[in-house]
Amino acid sequence: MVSDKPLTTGMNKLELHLFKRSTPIKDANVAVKFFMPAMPGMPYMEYKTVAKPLGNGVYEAAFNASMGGTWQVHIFITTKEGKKYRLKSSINL
Ligand SMILES: [Cu+2]
Repeated sequence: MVSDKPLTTGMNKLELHLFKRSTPIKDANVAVKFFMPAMPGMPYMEYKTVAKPLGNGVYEAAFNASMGGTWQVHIFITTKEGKKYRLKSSINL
């Protein structure tokens, strides 16, 4: 997961570089869910998007962050062969 600019509240663009055993995962459907669990005085927050393929296993995901802090990231990949993978990560902003 790569960003040209520091992550901030508001709109961000993240590049996802997806590989399996160093082979790029091309032409996949890539859905991304950013979420923050509920905290005292703050409800659960979520932002869902479908990443845009840029070619060669690279996908671009927009992320509109409603607040700073730690966001969990789940990436749902469906390959063109129909295989499904789920990756988990997190980001700080
Ligand atoms: Cu929060």
